[in-house]
Amino acid sequence: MSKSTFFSSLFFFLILLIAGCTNPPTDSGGETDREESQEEETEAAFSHTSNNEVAYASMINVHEEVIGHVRFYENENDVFLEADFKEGIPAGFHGFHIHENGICEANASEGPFSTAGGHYNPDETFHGNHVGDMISLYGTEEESAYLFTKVDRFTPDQLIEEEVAIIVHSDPDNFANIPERYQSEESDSPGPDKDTLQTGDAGHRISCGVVEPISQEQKS
Ligand SMILES: [Cu+2]
Repeated sequence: MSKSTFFSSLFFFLILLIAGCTNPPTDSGGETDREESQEEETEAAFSHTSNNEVAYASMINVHEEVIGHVRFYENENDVFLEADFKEGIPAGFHGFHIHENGICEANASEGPFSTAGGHYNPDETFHGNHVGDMISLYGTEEESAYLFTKVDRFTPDQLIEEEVAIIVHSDPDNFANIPERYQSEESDSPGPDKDTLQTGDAGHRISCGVVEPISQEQKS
């Protein structure tokens, strides 16, 4: 081997060596690791949807047709609520609460689902702070609604024990957020009046469902 051939071979060898060191370790292996850890994260985030369903409510409309479900999931630290309506929720926001009686009578004399009573309110406080007050339900243009949210004012066991119902209202909930610059005709002082402090002015009741425990058969 001539000197120049030797040096050019050495040079070529060094280039290969440097390329080997600077390339990320086996491209495909790195991708797989990343995909696997992403999968694990996704599984962890949604594990409550497959494993820990503890309570549910079948939601009926005023014609007593089932239009959706509300499900409660629990893990060591958190409680989650999932509401899934395939139909029957008009476009826009709707008051969405837990009411004190687990009785959903569509033909009740005082109006559909009036049998469910007032908001679930064991602390006897005002609307916005009721234990049964929840994030609003949003109806899409096609009148479906989907909601997944974390809750911490109640536990599913508590709801089962208290025999309560979930109600969807016709109108948006104002959470009694009425600034002092408004004066109600029904009240002597500015801000929210008695009705608003009890209901959030969310209108009549369009859907109702009793909270029930998930049985072992339903789990498996
Ligand atoms: Cu309500």
